[in-house]
Amino acid sequence: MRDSLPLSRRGVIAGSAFAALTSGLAMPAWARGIHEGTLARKGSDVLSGEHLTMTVAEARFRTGGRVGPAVTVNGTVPGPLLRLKEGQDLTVDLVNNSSEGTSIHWHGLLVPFLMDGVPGITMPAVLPGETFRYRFPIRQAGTYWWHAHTLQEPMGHYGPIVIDPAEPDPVAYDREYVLMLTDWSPMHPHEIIKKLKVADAPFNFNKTTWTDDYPLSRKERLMWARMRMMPTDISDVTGSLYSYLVNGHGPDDGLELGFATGEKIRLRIINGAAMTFFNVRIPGLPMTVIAADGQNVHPVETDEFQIGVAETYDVIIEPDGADAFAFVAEAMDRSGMAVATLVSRPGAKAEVPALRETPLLTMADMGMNHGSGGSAGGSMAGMDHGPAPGSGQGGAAQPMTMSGGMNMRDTSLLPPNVKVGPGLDMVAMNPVDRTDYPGLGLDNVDHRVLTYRQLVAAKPNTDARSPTRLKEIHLTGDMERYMWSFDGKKFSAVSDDPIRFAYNERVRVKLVNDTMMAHPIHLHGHFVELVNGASVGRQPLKHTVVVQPGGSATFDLTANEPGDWAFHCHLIYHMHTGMFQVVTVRPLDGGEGR
Ligand SMILES: [Cu+2]
Repeated sequence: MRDSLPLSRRGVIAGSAFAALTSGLAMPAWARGIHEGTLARKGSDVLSGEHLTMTVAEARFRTGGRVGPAVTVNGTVPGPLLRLKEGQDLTVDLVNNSSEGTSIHWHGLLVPFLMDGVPGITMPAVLPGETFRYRFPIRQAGTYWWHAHTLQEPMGHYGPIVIDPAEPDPVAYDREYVLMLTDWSPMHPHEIIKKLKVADAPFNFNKTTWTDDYPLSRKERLMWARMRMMPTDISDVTGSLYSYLVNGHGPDDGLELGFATGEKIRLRIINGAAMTFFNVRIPGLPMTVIAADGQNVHPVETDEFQIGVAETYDVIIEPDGADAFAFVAEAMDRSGMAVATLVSRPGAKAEVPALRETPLLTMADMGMNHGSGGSAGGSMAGMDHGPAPGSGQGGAAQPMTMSGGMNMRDTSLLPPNVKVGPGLDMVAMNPVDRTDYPGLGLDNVDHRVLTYRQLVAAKPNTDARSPTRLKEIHLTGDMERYMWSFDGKKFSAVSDDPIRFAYNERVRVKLVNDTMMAHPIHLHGHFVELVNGASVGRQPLKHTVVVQPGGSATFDLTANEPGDWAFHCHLIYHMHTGMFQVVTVRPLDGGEGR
């Protein structure tokens, strides 16, 4: 192994919380692993230095009128903000005072794979009462985050990471804020999964009915009904269950962020949600995007952007001309929002815009995009919909064929390695590159919106070689059965054949989305270069790539981090129900060849 750090497990009992636990002395309530009663504190404390202790415990969380079970790290939701320095070494003792196995994954960090924190792939889960010691060098700078790679994540087991660069920061600013956006539900994740599996869109209360006032013609309604789908079926879990949080604070908490007029402020925005994409805007203020997924990009001024689950964006703002501005993170399906207020004096109020109308899925989201990518969605009114053969019973397993030669499940379009069976309810007919699409509902707003096409790496990339092979991977699913997969194969740790890359191989990976949902695809341990029209040396580096519905996205990868790496959809219930695979980079010693 190139970075050979000892994998210490048990026996390493240096953490102060563990010492307190064994001695039975007074200790904070959160360290005692109490399941009920202890209310999680909102917001992160800051941890810095070379040796940190992070203690996982169970608690309750309350926001708005909702209260329910939560998981805290060091007593808070989100857990601590790790403020680190590029070039330092880091040791973290993870103490598990909760009643379930746990882990920490360092999202976006380049670490030796045994330090990557994925139970079942790179380490066993850290059991209740155990301590696990992570040790690795910090090889990069930027905005990242950490989270459990278990179902504790959506309950609050996450927090931000900010790494200050070794060299002077190329971006000047007077003040900064870390804004971690999350979705919290009073319902336990196990319960949510059960409901998703047995009911059809249980959390969509925007279901279309014949009497609603969505702008759909009778023909369009018939077509959606025949496909047993809804054009409002945007998010699996919505504001009917979720409270949307900024740094643990719900919209009613009145979170204030101070500014002085004339200041340049850096916002480090992290989407740490389980299932929610957010539309981020500050009405009245432009934002200049300076980093994506922790990596600097050429500055792009915009008015709004959609941030996929697990992505980060850093922006610069210069508040001026008012006492207060609303920072708005609206859930993509418009079922709720997270809000904070930028204030020049305590208590200053900014008008919070109303939730906009729920956007509707279009033909482009079904992969029927005959033009360029982007906003070529349009209406279905012009199509001739005859009786559909699949409209009897069986639904999802039947081909969803419409007259006029439109087949929603034409499996002849798939490469042979994609498994055809239940679990695959749609095949994108014409999956064009959609990196010019700003995200659902943002293609027809009357201000500027960021797209992937605008991202250009600030620094030239190090590997200018052309890829020597193309690997195509299909994102597949069955909405109704709630099965998600790569290439039609649901992940199972026992039988699966990993995706294999040779050490230092330069490969181009094309992700084709055969579903009607956007999937944020995350590769551990590496940055990928998004193929977005930028010159090869300037393709933006990403750790998470959103693949728009019915479309494709492509990245170039230099597989130069040996090990076994998780590769998955970052919507937690998609990952949990099968959209997951292992990427293995061999040989482990980093020698050339296979
Ligand atoms: Cu997904």
